[in-house]
Amino acid sequence: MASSAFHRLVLVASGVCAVTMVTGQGMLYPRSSESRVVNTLDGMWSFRMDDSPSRDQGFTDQWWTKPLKQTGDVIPMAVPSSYNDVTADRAVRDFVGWAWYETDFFVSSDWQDRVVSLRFGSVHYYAMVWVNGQEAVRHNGGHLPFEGVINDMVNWTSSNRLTVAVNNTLTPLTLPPGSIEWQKDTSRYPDGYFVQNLQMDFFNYAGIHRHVQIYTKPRINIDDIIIVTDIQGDNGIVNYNVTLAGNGDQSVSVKINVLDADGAVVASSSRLSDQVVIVNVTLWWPWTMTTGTPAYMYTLQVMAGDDVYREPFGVRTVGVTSQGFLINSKPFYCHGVDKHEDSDIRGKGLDYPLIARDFYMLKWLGVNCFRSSHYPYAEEILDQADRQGIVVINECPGVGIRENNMGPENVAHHKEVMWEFVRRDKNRPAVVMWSTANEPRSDVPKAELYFGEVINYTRSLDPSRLVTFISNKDYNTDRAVKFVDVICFNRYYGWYKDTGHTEVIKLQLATDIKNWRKTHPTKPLLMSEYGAGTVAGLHQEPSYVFTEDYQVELMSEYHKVFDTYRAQYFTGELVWNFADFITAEGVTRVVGNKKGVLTRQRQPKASAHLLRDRYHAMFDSKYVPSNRYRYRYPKREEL
Ligand code: BDP
Repeated sequence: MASSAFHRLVLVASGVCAVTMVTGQGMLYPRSSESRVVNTLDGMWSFRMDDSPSRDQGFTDQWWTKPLKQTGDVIPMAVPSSYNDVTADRAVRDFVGWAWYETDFFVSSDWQDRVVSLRFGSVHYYAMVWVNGQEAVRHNGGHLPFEGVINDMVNWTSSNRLTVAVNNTLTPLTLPPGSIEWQKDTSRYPDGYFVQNLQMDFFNYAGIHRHVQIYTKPRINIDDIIIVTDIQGDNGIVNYNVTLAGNGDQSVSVKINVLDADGAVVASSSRLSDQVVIVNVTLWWPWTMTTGTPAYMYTLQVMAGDDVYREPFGVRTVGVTSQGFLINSKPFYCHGVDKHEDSDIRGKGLDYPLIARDFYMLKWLGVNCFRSSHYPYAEEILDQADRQGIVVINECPGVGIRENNMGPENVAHHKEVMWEFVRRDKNRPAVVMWSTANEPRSDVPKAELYFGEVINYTRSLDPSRLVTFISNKDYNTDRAVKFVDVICFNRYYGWYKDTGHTEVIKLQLATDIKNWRKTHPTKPLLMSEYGAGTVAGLHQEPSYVFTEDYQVELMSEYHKVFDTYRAQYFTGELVWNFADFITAEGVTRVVGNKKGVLTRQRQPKASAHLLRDRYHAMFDSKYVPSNRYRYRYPKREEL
């Protein structure tokens, strides 16, 4: 009984929803313009979980065909948010299976001659969407947008019912992968008992995580825009390609303008695909670089037929040498953090005050780069990275890939996800590198085939950026780093190994760096994770693991080694983590992972001051360090 129920759960999860992306379709962010209206459906929706034993009652009874409250009790649920921490009910927090959402909306009857689309910024993990009982769209994957055209389903003169079913089950075929474990021993577990096993160190928040928007565009419309920039002397070269939808063979009038930050036209064309030149260009630079104007953004204003769309972009180039990253042909040292989309109550739900606070604190820390560990972040977060000049290593949800997750179906899905990811973020100046995975089993033979394919595919999608994955394997066991542009490696010396012994960090890390270099002399190195669990407020002298003192001491030891190699081929450091975050329950996690330099409420621990002194001194020679902590950041000439 238990195993057939398992079969059904997974079938419902992966069978019904195993749909592929709609290829060739753009996914531009919904922006209002003279020709487009954008309405949000965010707010309080009705919600219920399908807690039937096999989780498929909603499908058997076709809950989408009637108002959700007629199927059973519903509760109010905030959209966007994760549903897990909104109530005080463990059954909601830890639910695995299909959760059902519903809301009502109107469309204006003026929209009948337009294309009306319903767009979801992200629903975790599988989503099925019905409008008035008719299926509008499905999506497989938890962190990227999807949309469907709903003209044929809506009532133009009365209210419309929108039903969304969300399944958070992680299987060996999802990204991130996971598995369902059934307990069959009925002397120890009730009949039908199962748990969701995770292969990642963060809570599997679920629900409608980002905006739900209805937007309109003309029948003949701008479907996609690709912008790739280059620099020639003082000029910016803008290569662009605009794809139209709905025009068939019909030719439409086209006007393209490049607008500067004040809205003045600085270049133009009347072709859908062209190269235009911005004379005396203002380049996009990360904010901490002393050269140039940080984060200068232009706009590509596209007018095609009756449609108008404005796509922001920056002019910059990305490169790599054996010594490190280049932005606009100048060396860029990445001093940053790894992050999570994580907060109390709303989970991974989009939240503007939180985004604003995070960027404020990134700048307070002197961060010039973050990694979107371990999945694509909200478009509204990346907008801030573009506009505030913080470089992003854009990571896909390939976290925790084991050998049994490296089959042909996994590769195919991984490539789909990379396609959707590149499609979404291809015009963002802040994004310099794609990370295809975090800590996979890159030491097994299968990894060579798997990552060869995924990394080369990603590079073929976007040759203008770098591609990597994050390794926690050794220089002599990793079989996939040979495909990357920058070797990114995670290490926990003095934490998971030699716990409490900060005195060995310097030697071990230096040996590690030298070994990587010896085996891969043409690839620069970036430390993509290091850190120590720290309960805010705990102090002890001499330091002890989990105290703030230990975190400061441990990080200081790493910094000494970074500074030795920084002037050479060591191109960046990311501390794990920007802030504390919640994980699955476990005896090594004290109400979540406490390796943040900030608390989950985004308040500094002692290590945040250490990092702030270090990072600010790196780009501002006039910065006066607080010197509250032992290790003084050396001046460049002392290196
Ligand atoms: C690394 C993982 C990260 C974990 C971290 C840790 O990449 O997701 O949270 O370790 O253990 O292995 O804190």
